[in-house]
Amino acid sequence: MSSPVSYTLEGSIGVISVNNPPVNALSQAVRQGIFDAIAEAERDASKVVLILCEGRTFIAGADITEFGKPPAEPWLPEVFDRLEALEKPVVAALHGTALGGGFETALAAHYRCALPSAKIGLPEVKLGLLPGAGGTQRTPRLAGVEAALELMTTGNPIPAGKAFELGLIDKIIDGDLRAGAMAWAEELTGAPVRRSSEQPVPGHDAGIFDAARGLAARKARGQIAPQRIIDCVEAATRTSFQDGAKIEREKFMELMQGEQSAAMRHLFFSERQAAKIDDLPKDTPQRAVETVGIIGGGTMGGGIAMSFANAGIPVTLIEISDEALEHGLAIVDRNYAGSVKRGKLSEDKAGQCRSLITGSTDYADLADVDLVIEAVFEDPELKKQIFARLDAACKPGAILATNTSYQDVNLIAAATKRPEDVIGLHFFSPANIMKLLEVVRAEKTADDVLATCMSLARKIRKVPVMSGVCYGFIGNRMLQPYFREAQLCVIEGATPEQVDNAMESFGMAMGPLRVADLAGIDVGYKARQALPEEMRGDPRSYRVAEVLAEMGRLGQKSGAGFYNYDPETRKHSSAPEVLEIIEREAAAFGIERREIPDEEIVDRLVYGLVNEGMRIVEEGIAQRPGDIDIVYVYGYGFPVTRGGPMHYADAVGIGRVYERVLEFRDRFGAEAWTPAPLLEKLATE
Ligand code: 3H9
Repeated sequence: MSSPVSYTLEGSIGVISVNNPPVNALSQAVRQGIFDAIAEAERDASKVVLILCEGRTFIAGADITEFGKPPAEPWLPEVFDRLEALEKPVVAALHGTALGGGFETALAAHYRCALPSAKIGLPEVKLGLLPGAGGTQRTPRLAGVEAALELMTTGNPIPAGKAFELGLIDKIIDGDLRAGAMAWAEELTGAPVRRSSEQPVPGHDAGIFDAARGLAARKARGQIAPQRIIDCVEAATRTSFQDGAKIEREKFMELMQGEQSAAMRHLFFSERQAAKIDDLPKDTPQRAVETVGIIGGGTMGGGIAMSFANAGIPVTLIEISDEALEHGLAIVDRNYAGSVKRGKLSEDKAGQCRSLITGSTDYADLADVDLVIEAVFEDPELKKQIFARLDAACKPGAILATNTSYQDVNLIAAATKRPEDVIGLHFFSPANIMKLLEVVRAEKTADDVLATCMSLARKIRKVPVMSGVCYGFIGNRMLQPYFREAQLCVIEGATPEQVDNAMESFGMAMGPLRVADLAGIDVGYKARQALPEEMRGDPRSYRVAEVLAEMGRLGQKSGAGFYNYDPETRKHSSAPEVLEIIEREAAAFGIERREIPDEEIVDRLVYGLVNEGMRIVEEGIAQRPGDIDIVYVYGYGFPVTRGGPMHYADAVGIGRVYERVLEFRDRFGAEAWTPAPLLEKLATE
C-alpha cells in the first residue's frame, strides 16, 4: 500500500507532503511516513525541510479512531522530537484547521507560516485529553503561560492572525500557500534552527495557575483534563523540556485510559454519526433555503429567527397583531444587545444580523420564502389551522416545519395538501443558544426535505438528530420517566434540594426540580391536563406539582415554585411551606416517608432515561443509541464526561443496569419499571 506521506527534494527544499483524507489525521501510516521522510531529510542534500498537507486542511490531529486501541509505533512524541532535532531549518505551512497533534507537528517545526484563513488550536480538552505530543511544553515557550492555558483549557481554535500576534506563527502567506511557503523556505536557507523546546518559558504571574484551576473548575465542572493541562503547563515552568514532556506523557495516558475521555470520544463520533440518515443516499438532492419565515414572535420564534439571521439567512417574522410583533422584535433587540454586552457579538455584526429580521402580520409576505417554521404555543387545533393557511400562502416546494415539542407531526402534515413538504424542527430554548435540533421525520416527509433540514441545521450551527414521530420525540419523551422518578423521590421522602443536589453531583447542569421551576410548573401541568386520564401516569408523581401550580407557585417567573426565589438575584432557597405540602400529600396517599440514599435517586432518574431510551431505539424513533446521547448532552444538560445516558449505561454495564431495573420493578411496580425488551435482550445475551 502506498504511503499517505511523500517526500521529494525540490531544488534544495525537502518537501514532506501529507495526503490522508478527509482531515489528514496522524494515523500510524502517517506517523511512519513522516518518520521515514525525516530519515531521508537527515541524509540528503536538502538545506531546508518543508512540511505541508494536501486536501482541505493541514493535519487536524491524532487519529482519534486509534485511541483506546493498543498503541502502534512510531509514537507521536518520538516523531516530533526527531523532526525538531533536524540540523536544518524545518518549516510548517498551515491551511484549514491545524489542530491537536496537527498543531503540535507545527510546534516541532522551527518556523511556521499559514494562510490568513487557517485556524490553529489544541482541542484535546474537548475529548477529555491534553495535548500529548509536546503541546503543553512547547506552547507556553512560544506564546507565554497565559495564552497557552487559554488555548488548551478551552480547546477553542484561534485564527492565524491571532496566532501570529501570540508568536505561535511567524508569517502569514496570502495567495498560494505552497508557492509562498517554498519561497520563504528558500529565504530561510542557512537560517539558524530554532527549536521551540529550547526556548525559555516567559515570565508569568505567580497566582496564574491557582486562578486557572479555579476558573476551569467552574467552567468545566467535574472535568479532569483541564486540571491536568494546568499541571503540565506549570511543570513546563519548573522543569526541563524533557522532564515536562515525561509528565505530559504520563498524564496523557492516564486521561486516555479514563472514563471521561472514553465518554467524550464517544460523543465526538456520535455527533458526526447523528448527522447521517441510514436510509438516505449521500447524494439525495437538497432544496435551496435562502429565506425563512417564522410564525410566532415569542421567545421561541425570536430565538429561531436569530439562529438563521446569525448565519446570514433573512427571516420574516409573522405575528397576529402589530403589538405582538413589536413585542417579539423587542425581545430580539434585547437579546442582541445582551450578546453585544457579553462580548459574544460586535455591535456591527449584531446590527447586520438584526437587519436580516423583518416583521409582518400578513401571510402573503411568506409567498416566496423557502422554509417556514411555525413556533406558536402547543395547541394542536391552532397548529393545524396555521398549516392550512401556510399551504395556501407558500410557493410550491417550500418546506413547512413545525417547532412543536409534543404534537403529532403526521396530523399537522395532514392539514395541508402537501404532507411531503412538512417536517418537525424542534429547537430548544433559548433557541439562539442551544445547539440541539431534533429533526422530526413524519410518515410522508420527502427525502429531499429531510436531507435539506439536516444540512441546514449545520449551516445555522446546530447539532441535528433525527427523531421519528411519538409523543415528545426523543428528548421530551425520555423526560417523562425522569421527572416521574424525581417527583416520586420527593413524595417518598427526599427534599427537592436532595434530589437536585444528587443529580447535580452526578453532573447534570441543573437538577430536575430547579429545571421545572425554570421552565414553569404550569407547562407540565397544562400538558398533563390536555392528556386523557390514563396517559397522565402515577398521580403520586405529579400531585405536588399540581398543588403548586394551582396555588400559583409556577416557578421562577412567579417568584416561587419548588423553591422560593429572591426577586433581585433569582437565587433559590428552600421553601418550608413546600415541604409541608409534600408531607401532607404523602400522608394523603398513605406514603410513609423514608430516607432515600442519593445513589437510589441517581439510579432511578438515570435508569428511567435509559429504559425509555432503549424503547426509543427499538421502535426506530432514534436511529441509534448515540443519537440519544447527543440529544441529552446538547439539549438537556447531561454531563459530557458521562457521554450521555446510553453510553453511561454501557460504562456501568448493561447487566448491572438491568438488575437494578428489575429491583425497582419489584419495589415500585411493573407499570413504571418493566425493563425495555432491548435492555433485557442486551443484558441476557
Ligand atoms: C490529538 O491530537 C492528541 C495529540 O495531542 C496527542 C497524541 C499522542 N481522527 O468533523 P467533520 C473524521 S487528539 C479521526 O465532519 P468538518 C470525522 O469523524 C485530536 N477522524 O468535518 C468525520 O468522519 P466521517 C485533536 C477524524 O469539516 C470526518 O473526519 N484534534 C478526526 O466539519 C470529517 O469530520 C481534534 O480534536 C481525527 N482527528 O470539521 C480535531 N477528525 O465522515 C477533531 C475528524 O466518517 N476534528 N475526523 O463522519 C474536528 O474538530 C473536525 O473534524 C474538523 C473538520 C474541524 C477537523
